Amino acid sequence: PTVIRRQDYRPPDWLVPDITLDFDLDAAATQVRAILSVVRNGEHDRPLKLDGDGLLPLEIKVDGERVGPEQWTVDAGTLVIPLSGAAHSVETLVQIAPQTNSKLMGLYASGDLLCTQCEAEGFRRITFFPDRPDVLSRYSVRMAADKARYPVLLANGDPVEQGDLPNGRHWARWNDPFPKPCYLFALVAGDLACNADRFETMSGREVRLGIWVKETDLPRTAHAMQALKNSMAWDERVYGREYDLNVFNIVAVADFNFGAMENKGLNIFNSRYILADPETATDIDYDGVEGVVAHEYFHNWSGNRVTCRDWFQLSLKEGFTVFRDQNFSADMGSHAVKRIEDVRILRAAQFQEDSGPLAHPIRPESYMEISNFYTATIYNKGAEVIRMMALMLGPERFRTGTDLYFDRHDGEAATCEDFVRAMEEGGEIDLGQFRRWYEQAGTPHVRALLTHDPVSRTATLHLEQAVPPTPGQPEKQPMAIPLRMALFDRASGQGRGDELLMLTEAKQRFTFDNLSEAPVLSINRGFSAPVIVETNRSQADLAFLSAHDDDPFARYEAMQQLMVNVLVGRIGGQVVDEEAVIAAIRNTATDPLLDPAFVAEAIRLPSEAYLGDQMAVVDPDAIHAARDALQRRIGSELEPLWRDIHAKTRSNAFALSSAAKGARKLRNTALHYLAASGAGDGPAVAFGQFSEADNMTERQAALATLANGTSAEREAALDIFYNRYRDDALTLDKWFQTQAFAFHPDTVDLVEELGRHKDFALANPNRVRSLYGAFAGNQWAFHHRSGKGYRLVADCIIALDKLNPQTAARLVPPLGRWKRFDEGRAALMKAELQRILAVPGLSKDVTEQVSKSLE
Ligand code: DPP
Ligand code: ZN
Repeated sequence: PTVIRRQDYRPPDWLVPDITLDFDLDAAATQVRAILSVVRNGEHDRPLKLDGDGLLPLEIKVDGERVGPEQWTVDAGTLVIPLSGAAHSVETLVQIAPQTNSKLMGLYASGDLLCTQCEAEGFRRITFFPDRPDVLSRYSVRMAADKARYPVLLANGDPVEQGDLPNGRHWARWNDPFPKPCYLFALVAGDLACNADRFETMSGREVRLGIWVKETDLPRTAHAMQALKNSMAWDERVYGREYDLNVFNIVAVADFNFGAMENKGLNIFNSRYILADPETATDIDYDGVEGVVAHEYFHNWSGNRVTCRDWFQLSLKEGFTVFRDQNFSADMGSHAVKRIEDVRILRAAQFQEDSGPLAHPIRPESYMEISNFYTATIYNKGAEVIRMMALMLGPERFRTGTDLYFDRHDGEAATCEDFVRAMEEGGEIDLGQFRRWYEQAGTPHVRALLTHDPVSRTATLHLEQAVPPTPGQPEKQPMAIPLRMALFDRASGQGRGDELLMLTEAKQRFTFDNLSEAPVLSINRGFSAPVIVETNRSQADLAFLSAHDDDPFARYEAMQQLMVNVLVGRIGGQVVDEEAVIAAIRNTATDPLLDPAFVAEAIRLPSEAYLGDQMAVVDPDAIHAARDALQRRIGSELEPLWRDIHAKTRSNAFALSSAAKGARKLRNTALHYLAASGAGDGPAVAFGQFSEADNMTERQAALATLANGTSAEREAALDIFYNRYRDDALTLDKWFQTQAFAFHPDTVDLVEELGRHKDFALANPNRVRSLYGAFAGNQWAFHHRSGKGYRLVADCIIALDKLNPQTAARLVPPLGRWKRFDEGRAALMKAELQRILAVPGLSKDVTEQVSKSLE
């Protein structure tokens, strides 16, 4: 496959200010007529080139006249029409088959619905068009369809006209006045019910809101609607951004490659990020709905009004929009807990990516298949980079910068550089060196050593940074790293202020005076920079911070580091003082001033994958054994505490308040430790919670706890769960996922069986992710030394690639991490990658991921 390079960017040869689309919709055969007004862009004599993927022109007209096949060519899918003159009207007619579109890109069928997904390059599967984000057009869309099957016809923008046709058909026209790139095009046709509401914008305009779902799902849309209204108000208040059309529609579909899509005025969602009720959704699901609804809504400005010039700039919209949705969710709930959750996700997904064969900068230099770059790096590290700028500028100057960015680039296709320049000018700051965050891949390592001199009464912080080599980038330059820090007095437990240090050199030192005693270092508070910090802090210092640090993230981090040290010790066969961990957990769990949701985060052990990241060679069995043993010890030594918390956090009626969510989170953690303790009644207590719960958060946690063991209650609970939810796809996903995630000795075999279950469906991305995606994230089970786990995932990739390459390619990275494992496992993983690569007709998507993983 060809490699596309950022440096090769050239402005488009032809612009398309207007497009009229006419869809004659039918699941088996849809006809698409497109009329493009094309305008030559600059002085050149190059022909008009329109991207197409799997399209055959049935008819072509130029300026209203039919042109014969001698006047155009189709070259590797691209329609090439030589044109003289500066402006023309070009009309094409094609026929497509949504029903057989298993890639879920372009126009496809999801159940009885017809819907679209165009980002990144799906529009070329619908009609011939310059499919690149810097070609912006005004769209007028007419759809005609069978009225009984497709009573609802939606597209971008505002509805303008509709009517009936002979033979039980009807039609509707929608116009979108805002020029947009074709990746934001959308239409939906189907039998949908609407949760209708309204929002008054800050200038007093009324917007009609609609969330469109299957009739039976209507009662599960209230949370999404509230999230939408909260997002609209938040963007006005925090960024001064108002919604701009008269309607805003959201549609939920069951078969979707992504989480959701921000099409102008017509967001299309994976139903898992819309539907929620206490019976089927966990608190994490509720938060996911709120966060993704906000994310897609915020794209209306950061993505749609200001879009990307080319796909190398993807983080311009995604990093910024993730940053915006993270802050929104923090404002809706707890800042402290949200930050901890976001960092946990960053470390689990992005740090692993950044240290492996697929590492890339947030603004990549090249790609084969852009779908492979919707990554944790572009999204989550991208958000961290924006967060650092916001920190360095402070809230007011950051807002000046974003105002400048939106005003200056409204209606344009912009670049990351445009954003940084707006920050520099609006924020009056030099971001010269900071730009390296856009250029260099890899997670910076920072060593922070604190020394104390009682004679001069000074403490000195010695900082060193290094960015590890990544593919194509053997040498790295020092980064500009903003580190929030504080020093604590051991005797009083008091900190002396928060300071922002800028680490810009490979080595740098900072001196602090007036310190007669050696202070305790709190560093990277709030996780101010996405780096790995190594310090020389003792277990005693970490225990001190876990009790006294007034920055919640730093306090959590001290606790985690305390546990990591013990676990890494155990894994290496050394005994590190475990009493400190037990005491810190006890103190944290019994501190009445702490938020229960924070407590639940702080006392949970680091994941097996995170422990693997701390080791030179990952040993999944040793990690599992060590973590399991520590968990058992924490469980049994604090058993009365777990029983007490579990009883006290029981509620009589479901509520979605922060307090109720926090109580559930802590209750589930207590149950988990109680079960880990080995207490004889552990399974019975878990089964009791499973049976009595009036909400999915407690029910699923109890099921997960049981799934880790081998009790009789395990099978009973799994059966009950299956029978209760077999007809609800989203909830049945949890049944698959819980088993694939379980720390059960036979997980590998169970997953193999589940892959043959009658309810497993390769064509549904949610189902695939809930089984194979979850399994590949279960380090102990996936890395079973037999290599069986690798084979299962490779088999899935090979089978899925024929249907849906994009989703198949997302399963490759776990296999690609072979260099991190022992020789035996590495050889088995490599062999599976080679087996995949040898499959004839492999997609570009999987080919890119696998071949890079083998390098
Ligand atoms: N642009 C989408 C999102 O991240 C992904 N297709 O919102
Ligand atoms: Zn996005």
